[in-house]
Amino acid sequence: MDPLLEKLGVAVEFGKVDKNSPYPPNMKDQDGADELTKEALDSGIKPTSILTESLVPAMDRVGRKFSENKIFVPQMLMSAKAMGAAMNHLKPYFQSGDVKTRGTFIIGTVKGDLHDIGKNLVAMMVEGGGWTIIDLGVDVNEDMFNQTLAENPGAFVGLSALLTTTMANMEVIVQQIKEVNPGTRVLVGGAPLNDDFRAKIGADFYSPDPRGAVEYLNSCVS
Ligand code: B12
Repeated sequence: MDPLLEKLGVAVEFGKVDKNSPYPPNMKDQDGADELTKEALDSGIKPTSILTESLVPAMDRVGRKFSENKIFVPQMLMSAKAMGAAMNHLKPYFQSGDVKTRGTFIIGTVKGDLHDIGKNLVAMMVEGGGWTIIDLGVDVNEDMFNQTLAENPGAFVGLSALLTTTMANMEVIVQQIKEVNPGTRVLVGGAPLNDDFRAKIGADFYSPDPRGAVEYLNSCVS
């Protein structure tokens, strides 16, 4: 792997946001995710390579260490911050694209769930695919989705959940959306989900990654 991508992965794994960040103390004065991402882009490395070869595997390592009780919530939060600093540089590449005319995509992380890194990535990529995005943020309940749908008839909806506990909330939200706004297509995603779960809760599409979502959405309107 490119040594720069390796270094960036380490910065995200250990929560080094930028050069000025005092955390972690043993990486004092070293470049963080902010500088390293910029450097990687300047050196011609593709944004998708930065994401899939460096950032996403780093977050996977963070999750593994958390499961094994080797790190705790504050460390996980610093890693998320570092990932956010990296994503700020990638955003313009993923968001650029055609004029936004294909349709409207309402996205949110379901109620009870505060994880937004994956949801933000999906929003960026779908926007880059030519869609108007309404990002409702995290901890979003069925009423917020339905109200936004009422204001944007015909919009598609994306739900994200990262916790096994909030997957249950996803089921309620899908049911309510289908009841109040029949015909709405609902896409679901998040690390603990799979297509069996999607079928069980009556959602229309599941994808483990943003690309699948973009392809599905585009296929619905072409
Ligand atoms: C970072 C992180 C946090 C950060 C979140 C910061 C933020 N701004 O998002 C903080 C520290 C806040 C956090 C808190 C908690 N977390 Co946490 N967290 C993680 C971690 C390490 C990474 C998640 C992540 O960002 N991954 C990277 C992104 C890019 O991947 P992704 O989200 O899966 O998204 C991709 C796909 O799933 C898909 N996708 C996602 N959404 C959607 C939607 C649609 C429509 C589509 C099509 C696709 C799609 O596309 C994305 C890009 O490829 C995971 C471990 C892991 N490996 O998942 C644990 C993890 C999810 N957390 C966990 C836990 C337990 C918690 C806490 C309960 C901890 C605690 N004791 O407080 C709290 C819960 C807070 C809450 N109410 O939500 C557990 C969940 C276990 C479970 N089975 O339920 C995990 C799995 C860690 C572990 N191994 O135990 N966490």
